[in-house]
Amino acid sequence: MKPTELEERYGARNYAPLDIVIERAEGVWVWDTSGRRYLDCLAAYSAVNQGHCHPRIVEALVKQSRKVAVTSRAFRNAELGAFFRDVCELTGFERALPMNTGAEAVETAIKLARKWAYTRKGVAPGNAEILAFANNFHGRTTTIVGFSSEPQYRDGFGPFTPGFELLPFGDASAARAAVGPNTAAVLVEPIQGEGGIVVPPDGFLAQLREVCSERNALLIADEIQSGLGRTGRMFAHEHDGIRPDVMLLGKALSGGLYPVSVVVADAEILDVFRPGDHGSTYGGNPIGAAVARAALSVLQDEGLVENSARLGEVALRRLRRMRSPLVREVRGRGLWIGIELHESAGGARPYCEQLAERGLLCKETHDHVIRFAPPLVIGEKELNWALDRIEEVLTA
Ligand code: IF1
Repeated sequence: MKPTELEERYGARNYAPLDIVIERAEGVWVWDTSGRRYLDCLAAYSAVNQGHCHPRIVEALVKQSRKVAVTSRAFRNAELGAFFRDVCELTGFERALPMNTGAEAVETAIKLARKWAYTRKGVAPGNAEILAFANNFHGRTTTIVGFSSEPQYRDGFGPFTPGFELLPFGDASAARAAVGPNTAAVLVEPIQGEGGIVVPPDGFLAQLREVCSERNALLIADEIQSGLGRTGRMFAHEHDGIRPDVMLLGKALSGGLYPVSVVVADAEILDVFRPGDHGSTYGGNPIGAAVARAALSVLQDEGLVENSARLGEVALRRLRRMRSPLVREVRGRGLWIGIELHESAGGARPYCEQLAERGLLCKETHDHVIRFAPPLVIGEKELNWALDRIEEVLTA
């Protein structure tokens, strides 16, 4: 049986992927089983900002896996301390808590915010509230989808965890009205990814920061997709010049070679966790630590943040100049761009399929938005080749 047939025969039906069977990948390119080459403009939802199979990160993975893999946190290991130091130095926070997936980092932050509210803010036990935003995406666990505004992510999965309230994204006055004595935290994506690359009004994050500081609530920035260079800054919250109380990283933290996520905050917050409060079998294992250190060093050594800023400007300018009756709006920051089509275009998926036929891999989000997010190692020549294809399809 061929790969597609095997997937259809044995796989759960929780995805409806484009029918492209990727067999090999390197840098910005992927090859399917027939040897056809595509330029990857999804970058595994920003997990491969460093490009596919970056040799330095692969080397770190192989080398460490020949020494020791998972030890559990019952004991210490020789790689974790250096990972903590590198992450804390890069992010400017005092403490790091390692997990594996983004959703686990989000769940960790929820537990952290609640325990901080009870032990530091004096919220009555069981009364902690966390504010999030409509159109959010923070992962797929039942607690997280419980505060999703996307019916499909919630339908059939209740009952949900109480203590969450949604606010309109970008509306600082609504946040000012909602943050109160029982508010443990405000959880925000600096730019909403799955929501369609929605950039909030300038100053929105700064106003959230102000409200949270005034009312003693934690500002939690979910930078799992927006972080690590994707928006042309190391972290997307830098565009508003603010510092969150807690920040979440994942995806490109390990350059696509191994699941690593992390929660960073200062000691006065993360130290509410006492030994035994929280954990994970694989969290903080030496392979993840070694791979993440290599991924972060590649990001910085190869100037990928600067490349994202420079080529993101080129792409945004060129896409905004494009004359296409299909396009309602082009938005984004750095190499993270959403091309929103008019409803009359009939959905973004057919255009993603046409782009695939021309050798460009993109993914639609929320029906009408084509997401453009190549690995940050992309060169100007490859970028222009990709933009030519998009122009061809959207102006045909
Ligand atoms: C899927 C979406 C993107 C995330 C943010 C936490 C997580 C994600 C801002 C959870 C994960 C992934 C999940 C993946 C596809 C992708 C996705 F379409 F689902 F929404 F990127 F937009 N915070 N996003 O974007 O991290 O547990 O997955 O490691 O579920 O199909 P995770």
